[in-house]
Amino acid sequence: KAKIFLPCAFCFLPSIPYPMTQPLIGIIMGSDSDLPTMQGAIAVCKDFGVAVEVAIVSAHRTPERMMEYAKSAHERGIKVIIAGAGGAAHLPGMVASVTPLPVIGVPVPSRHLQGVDSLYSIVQMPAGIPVATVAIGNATNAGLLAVQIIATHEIEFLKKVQNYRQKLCESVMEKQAKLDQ
Ligand code: RP5
Repeated sequence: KAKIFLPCAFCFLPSIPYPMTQPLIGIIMGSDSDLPTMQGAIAVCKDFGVAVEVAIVSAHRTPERMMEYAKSAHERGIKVIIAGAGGAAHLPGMVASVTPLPVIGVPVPSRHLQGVDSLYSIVQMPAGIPVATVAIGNATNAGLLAVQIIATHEIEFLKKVQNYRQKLCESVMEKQAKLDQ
C-alpha cells in the first residue's frame, strides 16, 4: 500500500499531483478494487482544482474506522463526501447516518450482478437519511455534483461549472457541425 501523503489520518492512497489546499471533498470507497471506478470523481475534482482527501473505508471490514471517518469529516473542513461501494454497499448509507454533511453514493459495478445490487443498496435509504445516488459506475457525476455543492458558496467554482457546461455544449455543436458537412 502507498504511504500517507495527505494531512489526513484516513488517507493512504498517493496524493494527487495538483496543488493541495484544504480538502473540501472526501472521496471514500469500500475497497481498493473500487478505485478504478472512483477515479472518475478524483479526476473531476482535479480538473476543477478542488482539493480532496481519498481513503479506503470499509463499512464491513473496518467499521470502527468508518465511524471515526464519518464523525470527524466535517471537523476537518470536508463539505461533501462521495462514497463508493459495491455489492452489499452499506458504506454511503452508514456514513450518511453519522455525518451532517451531504453524501453522494456511487454504486460500483459488482462481479455477479453488475452493480444492480450496489445501486439498490445505496439508493433505498429510509426517509430521514438521504444519500444522493448517481448511476452505476458514474463517479464522474458524483464528482461534478460535489463540485456544484461546493460552488453554491464559492464563486470561483461556480464560474468553472459554468465554463464546463459551456464546453459541453460546444462539443455537441462541433459534432453537429461535422454531421452537417
Ligand atoms: C465492497 O465489496 C467494496 O466496496 C467492493 O466493491 C466489494 C468487493 O471488495 P473486494 O473483495 O474487491 O475487496 O465492500
